Amino acid sequence: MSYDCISLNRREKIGIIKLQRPEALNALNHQMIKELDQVFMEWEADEYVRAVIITGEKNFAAGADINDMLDFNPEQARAFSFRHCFARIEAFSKPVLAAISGFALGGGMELALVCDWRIADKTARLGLPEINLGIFPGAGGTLRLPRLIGAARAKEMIFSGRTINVEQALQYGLINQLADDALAETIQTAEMLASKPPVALKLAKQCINQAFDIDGTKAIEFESIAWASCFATRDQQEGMKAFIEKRKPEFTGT
Ligand code: DAK
Repeated sequence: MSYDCISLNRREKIGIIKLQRPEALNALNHQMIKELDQVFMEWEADEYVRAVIITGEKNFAAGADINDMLDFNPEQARAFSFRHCFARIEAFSKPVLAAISGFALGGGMELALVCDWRIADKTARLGLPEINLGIFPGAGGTLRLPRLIGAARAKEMIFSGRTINVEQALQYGLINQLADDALAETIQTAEMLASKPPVALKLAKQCINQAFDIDGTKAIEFESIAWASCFATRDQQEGMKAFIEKRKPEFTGT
C-alpha cells in the first residue's frame, strides 16, 4: 500500500511513522487515520518491529481536520470514527511512543494520549481546543486525559481549551520527558525498550491497560496469570541466568 498522509521509516527494530500533511499542520483526516490503522495492523504481525514511534513533519498534529467536520450532521459525526484505529494503537502489543514537536492539539493530542510514552521538545504546545469550536474532545480525550493527569487538570484543559507549553505538560504528567530533540531522544528510548523481553513487555502493557477497565480483583487475577506465563518463555530463563552470571541479557522474544 502506498501512503499519502504519512511516511514510514525503519531503524532496525524501530518503526517510525511520520504524520505528513505539513500544509495543514498534520491535521488528521480520514485517509491519514486509514493509513495509520493499516501500518499498525502490518507492524503488529511483524516480529522484527519491537517499538513504534509516531511523530510529525514539523508539528505533531493540530487536531482533526476542521474542513472535514464543518458540515457534519450528527450521523456523519458518529461515522467519522477514530475509535477503531486509536484502539488498535492502544492495544498494540509493543511500545508506542510519541515524539512531539510543535502543535499537538485536539485529535492530535488524543493520538498522543493513546501512545505509551510521550517525549516533547521546547517547541511543543499541547491542548484540547475543541471547546472553542463548539464541540469537545471525542476521540477518547475525556477518558484518557483524566486517567493520565487527574480529573481536575483534565477539566481545566478541556473546559478552557487552553494550550499549554512543555514545562506545564511535564508538571501535569502529560508527557514523560522534555528533550532538546524530541525525535532523537524518542529513538533512544525506543531502542532501550526494543532490547527488553517482548513477551514480558506485552503482558505488562496488557495488565496496565486492563487495570483501568476491570475491577481490582479481576485485574490482580489477570496480572498473576500473565506473570506466571512469563515462565513459559526463554527470555525469563535468559534474564535470570544473565543476572546470576553477571552479564547483560540477550532477549530473543521467545
Ligand atoms: N484542521 C484543518 N486545517 C488546519 C487545522 C485543523 N485542525 N489546524 C491548522 N490548519 C491549517 C490552517 O487552516 C492553515 O491552512 P491555510 O490557511 O494555510 O490553508 C494551516 O494549517 C496553517 O495554520 P495557521 O495559519 O492557522 O497557523 P498558525 O501558526 O497561525 O496557527 C494553530 C497554528 C495550531 C494555533 C492554528 O492553526 C489552530 O488553532 N488550528 C486549529 C486547532 C484546533 O482547533 N484543533 C482542534 C480541531 S478539532 C472525533 C475525532 C476527532 C476529534 C473529535 C472527535 N471522533 C472520531 C468522534 C477531534 C477534533 C479536533 O481535533
